[in-house]
Amino acid sequence: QEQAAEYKARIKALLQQHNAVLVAHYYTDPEIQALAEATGGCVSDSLEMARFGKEHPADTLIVAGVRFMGETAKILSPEKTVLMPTLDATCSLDLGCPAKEFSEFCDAHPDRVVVVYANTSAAVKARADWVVTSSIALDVVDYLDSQGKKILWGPDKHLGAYVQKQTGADMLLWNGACIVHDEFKAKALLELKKQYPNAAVLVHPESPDSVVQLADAVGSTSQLIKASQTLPNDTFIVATDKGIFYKMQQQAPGKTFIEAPTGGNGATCRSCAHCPWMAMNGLQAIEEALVKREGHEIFVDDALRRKALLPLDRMLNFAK
Ligand code: CIZ
Ligand code: SF4
Repeated sequence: QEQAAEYKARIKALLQQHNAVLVAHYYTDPEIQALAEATGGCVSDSLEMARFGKEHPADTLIVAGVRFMGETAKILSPEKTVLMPTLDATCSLDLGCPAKEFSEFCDAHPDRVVVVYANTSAAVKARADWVVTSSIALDVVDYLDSQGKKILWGPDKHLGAYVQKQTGADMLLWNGACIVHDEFKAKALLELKKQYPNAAVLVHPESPDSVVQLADAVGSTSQLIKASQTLPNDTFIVATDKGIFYKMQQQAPGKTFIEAPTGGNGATCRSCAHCPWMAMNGLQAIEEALVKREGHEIFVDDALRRKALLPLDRMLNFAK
């Protein structure tokens, strides 16, 4: 506790000294989110992180999240220094969608508009026509469908299937998944619902369809936080990374939040619903990034950056 307070004080001073701002994702640990708030930074989903980083006047952005979030910040703000607590924080969606293979998949289907989730490398974004986050995926695909477009979607198969079902668009899906959300189990969730008959179930659409079908609200992290405030229930079963409980508790104090089960056969796994890569963003790593810089800085090749900027800008302009 005392040690944590010392880290926080040193990080605050370093942020000021370097004219830096801390941008943290909802899935990072509670103390990291609290630190971002206490130092004038931001806590949000990947879309808002990108926007905040771009618009903030700081010289240096320190991005507590996973690698694609740092890359996106650099693509949008090439003039800024972008640091990450660790460059090893990746994402199973990014790992499961190598640029070369994905590009070949696109080449094989030239009649389709390529829409990729933000959870991808700069190289995959550079091959795409559109980038989307889960908060605007439905709107963008609806729009493209209304224009008569056929879509090639990557990398998350569950989110893709959900968007396909909701919009009725013609979508060809890449076969990727999030290792956190893919683990939520419908059968165990049904059992838990019986124990808490008044609870509302909140589900992120990176979860399997069987789990989405049990939801009272389906949506991105920001949309689920909003649902936890606006729905009349006082108890919520939440199928997304438990880092989100920090914001839910803050925004809806007095309400009870329960992790959706990740184990099979009715067993629950109380520590599973947390992304191992998000968890790498600790206080020590943040301090090290600000002190050393080397080994923590994000670089994106300039030609690649320009290509990846087009579909990212398309998303930001669409979301306005
Ligand atoms: O699962 C993730 O990494 C999410 C939900 C990212 C985001 O869009 O905020
Ligand atoms: Fe990737 Fe899933 Fe972690 Fe999000 S929670 S960064 S989608 S592995």
